[in-house]
Amino acid sequence: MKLVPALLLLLVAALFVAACGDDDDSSSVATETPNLFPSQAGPQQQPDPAQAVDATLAEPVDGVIEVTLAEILFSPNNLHVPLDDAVTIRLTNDDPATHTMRVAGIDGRYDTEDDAVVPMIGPGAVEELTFAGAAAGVYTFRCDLHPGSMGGVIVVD
Ligand SMILES: [Cu+2]
Repeated sequence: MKLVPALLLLLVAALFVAACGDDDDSSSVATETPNLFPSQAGPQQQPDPAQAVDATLAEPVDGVIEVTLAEILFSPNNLHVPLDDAVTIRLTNDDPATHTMRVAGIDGRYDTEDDAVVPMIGPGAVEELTFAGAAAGVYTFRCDLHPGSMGGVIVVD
């Protein structure tokens, strides 16, 4: 079989031509940005939200979505973040109990490094979480202290 050596020779020749051809086109180098986040084609399979998801999508107003935490529920809990935008989710706790908000992140798992978290929202407190929509998809969130009853989704598109 002489096909393989012939192909190799062609490949070497092509590489040599490509290497030499770069000299007069320095701008091509700048496009070689490595993809540090190859998984950001979209989020992995997410956990099911513990709470029934609102039928309507809550839109940001001036970059903010107001969310109330009351009676061990997030309201609203179907939140829209435009792709390549960042939205501040303002969490007002009207319960006598402490809550948290944890977004599972692109890996679809809670308690991992890519989670977006507000670790404590005390009774009567107002806390903010800014979520950047870097990859289109649906992201699930929960309250760590009431994981069986409080949850929702962030829709990035
Ligand atoms: Cu809670």
